Amino acid sequence: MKRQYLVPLLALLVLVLGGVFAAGACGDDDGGNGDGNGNGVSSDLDDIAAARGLTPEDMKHALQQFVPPGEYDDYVMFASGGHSGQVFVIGMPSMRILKVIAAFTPEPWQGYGYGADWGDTVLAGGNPEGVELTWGDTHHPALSETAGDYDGRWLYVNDRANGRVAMVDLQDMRTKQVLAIPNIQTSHGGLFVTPDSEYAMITSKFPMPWPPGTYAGSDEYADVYRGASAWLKIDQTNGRINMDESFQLELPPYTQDLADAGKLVSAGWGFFGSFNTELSVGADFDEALSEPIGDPMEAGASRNNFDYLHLINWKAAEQLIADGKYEMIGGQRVIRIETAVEEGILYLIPEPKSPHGIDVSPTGRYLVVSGKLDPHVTIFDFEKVEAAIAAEDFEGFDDYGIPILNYDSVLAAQVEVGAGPLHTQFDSKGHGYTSLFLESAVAKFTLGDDVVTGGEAPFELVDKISVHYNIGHLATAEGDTVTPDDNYLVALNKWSIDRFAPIGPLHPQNFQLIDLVDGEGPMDLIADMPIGIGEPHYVQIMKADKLSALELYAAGTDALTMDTHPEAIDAGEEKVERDGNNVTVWMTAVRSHFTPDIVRVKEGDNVTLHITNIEQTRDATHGFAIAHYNIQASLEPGEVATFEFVADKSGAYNFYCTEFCSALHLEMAGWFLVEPSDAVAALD
Ligand code: CUK
Ligand code: CUA
Repeated sequence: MKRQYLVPLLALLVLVLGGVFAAGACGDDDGGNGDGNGNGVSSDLDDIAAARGLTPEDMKHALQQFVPPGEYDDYVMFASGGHSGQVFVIGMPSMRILKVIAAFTPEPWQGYGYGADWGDTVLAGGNPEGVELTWGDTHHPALSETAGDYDGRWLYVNDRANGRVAMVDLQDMRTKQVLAIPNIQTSHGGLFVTPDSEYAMITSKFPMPWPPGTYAGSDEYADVYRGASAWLKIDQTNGRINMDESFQLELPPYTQDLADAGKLVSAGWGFFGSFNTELSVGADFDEALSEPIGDPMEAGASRNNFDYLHLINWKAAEQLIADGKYEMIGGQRVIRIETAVEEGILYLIPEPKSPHGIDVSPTGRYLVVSGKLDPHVTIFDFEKVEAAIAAEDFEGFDDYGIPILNYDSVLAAQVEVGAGPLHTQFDSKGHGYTSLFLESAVAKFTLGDDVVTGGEAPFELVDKISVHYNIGHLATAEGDTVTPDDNYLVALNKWSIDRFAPIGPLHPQNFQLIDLVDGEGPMDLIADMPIGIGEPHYVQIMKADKLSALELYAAGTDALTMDTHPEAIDAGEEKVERDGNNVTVWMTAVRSHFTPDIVRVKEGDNVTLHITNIEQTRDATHGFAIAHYNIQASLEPGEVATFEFVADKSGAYNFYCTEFCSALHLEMAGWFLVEPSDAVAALD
């Protein structure tokens, strides 16, 4: 039976591979059957399939995912790394990991956080006063946009564990800025970037006592705890966040959740969901009775049938800031709730039931929210929202005085999609795709008939596919732009249970690549990709040809500023200067030596090393590490790095190049000689 299906498929493979052979890509074929005889290839493939027990379906999927050696992927995916604190760069459809970008966590391969000035400076920027954080929990990466399309310039990502943001320069895929955002202790909503990259927005997750830095017990939760929505101004010249031009809005102490930016018809607005409008703080523990008193958090926070979608008019907020209608709180310009209400820039919409995702459709018209405990997606119509605001069509006000838009007036539709809906993505044909956590599936439904093509009825479930297992986010290619593609969807599954060889109790998360068949056919699961390096939450997927990454740095570059490093030197300019117990060394690195090879200092000296990698050849990276000094840099071609440290351990320490750069790489080493201080004393 199988054979019947196999034959036409193999004919197709022969055609495809025949083309490859004809193009001369197989000149050295030594397989014994590549003699131009198509039948030989056919029987080869047939044999391979039989030997490996592959079905025609398997073979089709393998071909769909296959990117030949030396060829590039069509897309690059930027995945948050969860509690690894990093960002993963993955080629799609091959699902090959191209890089882990160090963001919140020190990373030795990139020499990030091991003594070199770039990483140490960047990481230090993310330390709130008096705290040294050495990890983060990256959740939501957001690519910079121009006119609502990813533009390949920068990437931003939030740290769920702390109120922090990292900014990555896509020229060299290195993190250039980590910032602790005042008034936000933990962050979740967002991170999103507005359609012309004016702002990166994050909201707090759990509220904190205000003013920041004060203590308040849980009995003061409703009165004293507050959340914040931070609008972080992006410098258009270099992607950096400028805190002086940023602003915030004070929020009620709900637990603000996922967020998305308005676009096209809803441009100028931002949206984020919330849960725990009950203001539950969890159960206290009675120490005498050894038992909890009251509802645990998850029960207390799930009593209400509706929580609130928040709507913020950030364009109008900008004007309020310009008009001085703010207070300085935690060093930031903050619009208080009262002002936001008075000025009509903050509204709520009831959303059912323990909501999580909010996703704005490509035209900006539909706001799709999902309640984890409700089997529907609930779709609001932004045109109706505008009308309701204009007509002051409110069903009431929350306890903080914020108007609540009339639910029925702004509702477009509800679509029953299945159990545990979380997040939604879109294609260009009027479809939404929603992840179903409890059901381990992706549901596909139609939006309104203004955007549905292909004659489908509006607001209907049209397809569903199982994934493995417990999907969180999902992403379509170019999925958060105004022009999403219709070919691929990636399911970001939390569990993988039985999919991979057993490696112990901690299983990898699992990405699954799904073919959307031009947004028309039934969805088809192509491939699995285990992620054994942290738990990604969200990804954005960009066309690879939008990248314009550097091949190497211009000679003497400071990776932080991208300008010439003030201490850059050429070959022949190496020198050592001593001033009291300050020793400064200007060193070069080139295949296959450091100059100088020997650095002599005395115990207790303040040492400054400036190392220039004078290579101008692609991929000619040298590392620099000193034994026992916890120093490690990645000196990429053209790059200069500076180390400043105290030679506090006497001894003869080897330093060496950590990248296998040449035939004499192992010889690319030297000595860091730290004379003991008693020897110094004896000499004096
Ligand atoms: S959250 Cu992780 S599955 Cu942080 Cu975007 Cu929904
Ligand atoms: Cu330079 Cu190895």
